[in-house]
Amino acid sequence: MDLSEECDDGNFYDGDGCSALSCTIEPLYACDNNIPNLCTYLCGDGFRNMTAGEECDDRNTQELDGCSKDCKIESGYQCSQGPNGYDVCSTLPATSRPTCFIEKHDSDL
Ligand SMILES: [Ca+2]
Ligand SMILES: [Ca+2]
Repeated sequence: MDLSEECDDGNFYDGDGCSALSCTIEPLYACDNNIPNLCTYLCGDGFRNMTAGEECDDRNTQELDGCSKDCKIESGYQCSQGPNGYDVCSTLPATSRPTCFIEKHDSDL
């Protein structure tokens, strides 16, 4: 591991927390300081790590429950921290969903 590398997990695979080409920590991962680094997937641990790019964390990696497997809030849902610490997602009321009209209007400005 040289100084230009954020991480070095000793292999050349993407998608395991440390990207192969650039040796940078991939989104939603955190790597420890061992050599080689051990990188762990943060999404699904129930803690919303916003610096790792998580918009939500509902303590699972299931799709279509409001918080996707890569910890992004799914369309039509809202998520907030529930009583047990992890995010709980619910469908948005129909009236508060963004509309095509609003999106178009914003981009026209
Ligand atoms: Ca997390
Ligand atoms: Ca989920």
